Amino acid sequence: MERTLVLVKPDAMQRGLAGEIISRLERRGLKIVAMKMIQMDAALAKRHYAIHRGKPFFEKLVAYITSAPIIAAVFEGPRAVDVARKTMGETDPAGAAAGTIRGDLSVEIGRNLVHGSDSPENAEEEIELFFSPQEVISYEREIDRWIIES
Ligand code: IDP
Ligand code: MG
Repeated sequence: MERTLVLVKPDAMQRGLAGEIISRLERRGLKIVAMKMIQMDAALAKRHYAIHRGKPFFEKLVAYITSAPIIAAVFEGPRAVDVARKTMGETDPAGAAAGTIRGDLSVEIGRNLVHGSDSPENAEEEIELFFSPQEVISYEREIDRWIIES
């Protein structure tokens, strides 16, 4: 089963959209296996977004993601990386489809509410940045057989 890191970004927290965003991913059928509220510091932000170092938006991105508390979570399910990103919509909300989190609730790329890992490999690395192994909890849900065809 695949896992992905989700961040409810500072703008979502400030706008009171954390419940809405988590709810959409949860209702999709993904299972929460870890969750915490933190305020990222610059060191964590720069590690998490290391791939974007040197890009014109990097400094603003670090300022944005560290500007207020966030919720970090791990969601699990079949193809969780893709499923979560499709539920979130395109990076730039102007192009994100209606019905997606970004397409319904945001308008600008620098305030796009939510992060989702972009590959299973990156997900594993990102999860390790935010959670210790003990904080990610494997458990069964009775309802899973109605969501996942075994
Ligand atoms: P993703 O979040 O959809 O994976 P990435 O390309 O990995 O998108 O970019 C990471 C984050 O950096 C975006 O979610 C967005 O917050 C920010 N970002 C990306 N491109 C731009 C830009 O051109 N201007 C401002 N912020 C950007
Ligand atoms: Mg990305």
